[in-house]
Amino acid sequence: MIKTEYRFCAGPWNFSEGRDPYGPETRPAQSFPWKLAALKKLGFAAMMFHDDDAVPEIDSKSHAQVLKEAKALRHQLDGEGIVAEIVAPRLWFSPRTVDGGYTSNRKADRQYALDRSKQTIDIARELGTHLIVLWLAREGTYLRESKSGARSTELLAAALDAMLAHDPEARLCIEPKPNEPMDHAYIPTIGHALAIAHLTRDPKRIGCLIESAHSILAGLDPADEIDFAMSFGKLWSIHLNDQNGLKFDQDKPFGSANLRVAFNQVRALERNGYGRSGEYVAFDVHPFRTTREEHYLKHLENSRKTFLRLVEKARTYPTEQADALIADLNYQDLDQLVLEHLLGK
Ligand code: XUL
Ligand code: MN
Repeated sequence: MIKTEYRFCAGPWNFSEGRDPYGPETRPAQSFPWKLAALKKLGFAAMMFHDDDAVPEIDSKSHAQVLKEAKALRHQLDGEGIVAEIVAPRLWFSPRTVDGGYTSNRKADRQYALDRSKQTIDIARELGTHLIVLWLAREGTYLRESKSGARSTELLAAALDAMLAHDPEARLCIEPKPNEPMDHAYIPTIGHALAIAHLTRDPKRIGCLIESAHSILAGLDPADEIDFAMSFGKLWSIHLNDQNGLKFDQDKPFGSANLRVAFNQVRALERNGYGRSGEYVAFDVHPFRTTREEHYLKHLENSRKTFLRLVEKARTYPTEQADALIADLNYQDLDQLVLEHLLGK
């Protein structure tokens, strides 16, 4: 069996400062060069970006200025030997996206979302990637009667089509999440993401990004989402993290809440050959609020450590014993075999 050498990625937002809806920052902000150097120190190969991570205060800048700054960022990344994996339009922050971007009930706001998305594709090109991530944060409803699901599906497909037409090399990765900030999101699962691709001009250029916590929030097992997406050759990026039940999106270190669920995600990645076409393993994790400045990198370091330990567990899994138990439908002993394997000697 081919052993994939995994390559890792994180975003500047993963060095967050501890703010939550109930309290302010608990750690000082770090500069972008500090974050870049931190990734390098950790041995990560790539960085993921929102459009305004790449070009801060993006809305106050001309298109030419935005592209100039993106080019400068590319030089900075090249200087550190770090690659840009993806760029995602941040369509949930602006006063112009209070009701969503592509599905907003305001026409001018829908146009803003489209223009910003096309610009994101141009930024990605400058950074040397064609991969665009769409976390459709506010494409949903606060109130069921405020939008029509049929019309919203049409609007989302039209927005995807406009992005595909903008750059024939762009590939769009939909990152589903079922709720938060919305009550209900229109693209809550990988099934929805892959289905909507077929309403567009070029379904081949639409894939997906699975985030463990988002699948769990949808009441699904992320390992099944991985197997499903990879059966279609559609898993182009991943955000590994963890989530303790149906709460706010927790972005805990990988394996932190449920080691067995994490193990099964790693097994699914291994059996489908994730990473062999150049895909990165990204950790969309945040430090705990109590984390002090000197431990700023621990959540990333630990997520990678757990991931690699689980890769070893997947590669040393007692397959023959497991297969015999499966053939006998002896799931009682299969369950214990998995637990013993994870617990070790
Ligand atoms: C939000 C989330 C985002 C996306 C990128 O829950 O996961 O950070 O990964 O926009
Ligand atoms: Mn994510």
